[in-house]
Amino acid sequence: MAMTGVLRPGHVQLRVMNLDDAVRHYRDIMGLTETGRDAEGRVYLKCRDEIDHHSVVLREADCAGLDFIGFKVLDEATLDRLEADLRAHGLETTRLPAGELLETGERVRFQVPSGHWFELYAKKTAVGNGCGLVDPTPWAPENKRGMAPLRLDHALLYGPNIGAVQKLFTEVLGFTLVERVLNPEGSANLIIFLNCSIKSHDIAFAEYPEPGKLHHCSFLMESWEDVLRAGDIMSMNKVPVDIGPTRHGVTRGRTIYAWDPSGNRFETFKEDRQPYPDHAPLTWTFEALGAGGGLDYVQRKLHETFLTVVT
Ligand code: M3P
Ligand code: FE
Repeated sequence: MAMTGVLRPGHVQLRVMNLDDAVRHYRDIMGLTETGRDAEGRVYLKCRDEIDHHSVVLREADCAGLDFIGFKVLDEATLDRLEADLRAHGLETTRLPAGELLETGERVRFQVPSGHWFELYAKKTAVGNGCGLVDPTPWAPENKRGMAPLRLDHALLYGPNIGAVQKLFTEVLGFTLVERVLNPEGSANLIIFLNCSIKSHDIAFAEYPEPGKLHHCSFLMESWEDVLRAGDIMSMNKVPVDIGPTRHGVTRGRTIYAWDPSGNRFETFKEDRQPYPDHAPLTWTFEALGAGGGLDYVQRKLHETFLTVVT
């Protein structure tokens, strides 16, 4: 098997300021399926083509943002190995017991130099996508509701020490740098896009003074047509839109950025690039992030909110 180690982003736990409003947004407007609630009152949801029990966990809190993001690894042996590698790299790790998140095995949690909490896990109950495992259907009608994203795709996180984050992800966790935006001086990376697959990115980080901030969680749509249709649904439901529909020059993703009721930004996204690990990383100058269409290829402008609005 070629794909080993860290497989993909498997879950995000988001802080929301009103749980009912958030459930209405993620379940009823976006169309994720609610798969459970736990004793703490957290709500678990999954996208329609995901196999595992959940990818989004909502926790009611006083401020919006990201509690943690979890990446699934191939198996228990990989989890043990990466835990040891993280410690050898100088990071503190803790194990959360199986079942602390519903239907999820032990998780190895650690804080990365940007202040974000990450976790690795090997087990989560496979509930399926409703299509069956023998003679499967291409999609399950009962799950195609609302915007109907296929999966949680990636997140862009803002925080300090992006150089150290890049080192950790590439040298310890096996990620590849696929694209980057330089700072205005051209002396260091301002934004890095990393994959552990051939996705255009599985995680991205931007240099920012405040630690642990969320720029957006992204949801993969089946088509560009579905991105536009998601825009219709945003408008019908008065979901505040930030940018788009447009194309990012960086990653070439076709996109809308919008906000959930707590102000957490989310993205409806259709990937358009699949970099293999042997492909050279692409570099964008800071000037091109705006005027070169890096952020918005259609309008070629640096929207103010991109660098300033995070939760
Ligand atoms: C994305 C994406 C920039 C582009 C961001 C890209 C920094 O959010 O999912 O492709 O210009
Ligand atoms: Fe994105």
